[in-house]
Amino acid sequence: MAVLDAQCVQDFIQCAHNGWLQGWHERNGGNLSYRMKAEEAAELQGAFDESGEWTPLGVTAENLANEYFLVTGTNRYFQNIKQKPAENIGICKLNADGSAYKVVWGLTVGHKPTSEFATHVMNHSVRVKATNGTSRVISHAHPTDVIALTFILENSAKAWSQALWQAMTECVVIFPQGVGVIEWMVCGGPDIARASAQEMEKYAALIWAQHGLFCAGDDFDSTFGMMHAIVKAAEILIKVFSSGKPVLQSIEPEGLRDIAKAFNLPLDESLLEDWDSLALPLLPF
Ligand code: 2HA
Ligand code: ZN
Repeated sequence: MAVLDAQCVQDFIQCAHNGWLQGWHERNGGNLSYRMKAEEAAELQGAFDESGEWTPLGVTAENLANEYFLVTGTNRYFQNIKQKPAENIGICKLNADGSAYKVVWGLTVGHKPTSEFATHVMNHSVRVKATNGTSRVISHAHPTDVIALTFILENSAKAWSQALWQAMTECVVIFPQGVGVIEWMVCGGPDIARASAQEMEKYAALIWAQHGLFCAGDDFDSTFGMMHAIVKAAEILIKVFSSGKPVLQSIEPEGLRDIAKAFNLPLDESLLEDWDSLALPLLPF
């Protein structure tokens, strides 16, 4: 089978294009990866060239040894993926101890996966453990309102989870375990990969201060959907904060607990401690 005819490759391309249409991927911003199922990789084996060299990742993910990943290319633009997929995306295989990769298909321009590949691999590694193997997609984007919020919310999982949950009812349904945050760091290397993975052991969504957002999920729809919901909630908060009006009411902890009960959600109660209500009157300054 030709790589571009595979359903998972078609879905990957569509997911990337949908992110572009949302305005999340200026220039070469953002990256996407998909941990292929064994049968998906097996079906495409005849199209792979495994003669290339191994490139060290700078991190090790033993539990992903020998796995294949669909991934966007370094310095490539999401806007071009749909039209020229083989130039802009590729398939990389990890080596037998999960410490290095080789490109086996695609990335015909640049020949390298995203500069955040170490973070993607580390995040896959911890999400595979957190979900008993069901997690397959990691998406990274630069949504404007999420980045804007990182200037005015504290860099803590509590502050972010509380703010997003209060912004719209669906948020606690979509991410009842909350979202993690890391402070600003240099991107594109093993340090931010390790810091990210430490948070993504607990959270399927992670904010990078003054940079963007990572989301993990079992498939493209749920991963994209979680990102979409976080971006929308961030937009609501920015609009509310920008209105200059005191907030009269928002969703309170009891409301979040009631939703969790009604929908049988694994709400992280610890994130409701030290509740910071958006409905506090704005202080004059
Ligand atoms: O690929 O988003 O974080 C460009 C980036 C780096
Ligand atoms: Zn980025």
